[in-house]
Amino acid sequence: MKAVYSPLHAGHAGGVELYRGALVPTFETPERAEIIRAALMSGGYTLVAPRAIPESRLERVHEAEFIEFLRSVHARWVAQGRQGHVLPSGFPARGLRRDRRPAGISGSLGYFSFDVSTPICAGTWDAALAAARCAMTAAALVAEGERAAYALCRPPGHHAARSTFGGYCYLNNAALAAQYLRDEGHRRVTILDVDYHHGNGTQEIFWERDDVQCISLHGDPDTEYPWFMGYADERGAGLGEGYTLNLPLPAGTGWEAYAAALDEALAAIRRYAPAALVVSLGVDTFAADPISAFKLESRHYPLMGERIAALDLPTVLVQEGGYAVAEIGTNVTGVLGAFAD
Ligand code: Q9C
Ligand code: ZN
Repeated sequence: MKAVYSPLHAGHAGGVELYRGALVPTFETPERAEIIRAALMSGGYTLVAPRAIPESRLERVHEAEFIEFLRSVHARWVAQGRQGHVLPSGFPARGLRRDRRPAGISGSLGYFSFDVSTPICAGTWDAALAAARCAMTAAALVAEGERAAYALCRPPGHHAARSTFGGYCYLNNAALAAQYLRDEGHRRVTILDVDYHHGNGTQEIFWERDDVQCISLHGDPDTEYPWFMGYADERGAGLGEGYTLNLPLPAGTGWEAYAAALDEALAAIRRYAPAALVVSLGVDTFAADPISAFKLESRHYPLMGERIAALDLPTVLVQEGGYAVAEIGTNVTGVLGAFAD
């Protein structure tokens, strides 16, 4: 099985996030991708570079103005002589105007983002673009006939919406992969999101569409990030009504309850009968994850992979979260093993 990887991820580094009242180094680190890469190499996967897919393809999912902002904001920040990290500090919450984008940099940052865990560093744009290309390249490989392909995306993507970044995510890699498959002629595509956190960006992007089914298993947003989306009553709207399925699960969820919810998700996928599958593969469901509260063990990831692989669909697996760095390679390749040639 081919795994798509770019070294450009490493330029997205050194940022801080506001976590429980303190500015701390981000949990989302370059080391994560390098440990996964090492596990892929020793597991016999074929590492390939992303193709130079035109940047215009990003506009199939994201607003042009948002893309341009992400591309240029770090340089703008530096040109203004600002010190420190590029992070937003205020947002257009209820009661404030959200119909216009402030011209200045701080107002624009708040307008285009939704949290204080997603810093923009000197290399963030190049890394995010490379990650998007990894995902679309994996989609291209599957469109060309591979049974499955893995995109080692860093930064991750599923929290990024059409015009909003957050949750360590800038461009929605999984959404770009799904849209790529649609554009290559796959009539219906499902995105199955098994990251610990709800894939709010993916949900927003496809909310009113019936050609991409979005299913997410995640920690209950009543207590877990991203807090303001991911509840079971969110089912899509308009044409998309019934094509979004959220399965929030309580803190402490172990394999037995997780597998039951996964089976419910898989049954919904079988009913939809898509032509291809995109998996938003976060392994922050792992018991030792430092920011999450599920209780999956390393031995459960191959079981997860087997169940998903049993759908027997052309599958693009896209890396999302997972912050227990020591075990991240084992857990990711645990899932991928079920798809290996
Ligand atoms: N108390 C991904 O896994 N901070 N993003 C949460 C929780 C942000 C996670 C703080 C977590 C984002 C791709
Ligand atoms: Zn996550």
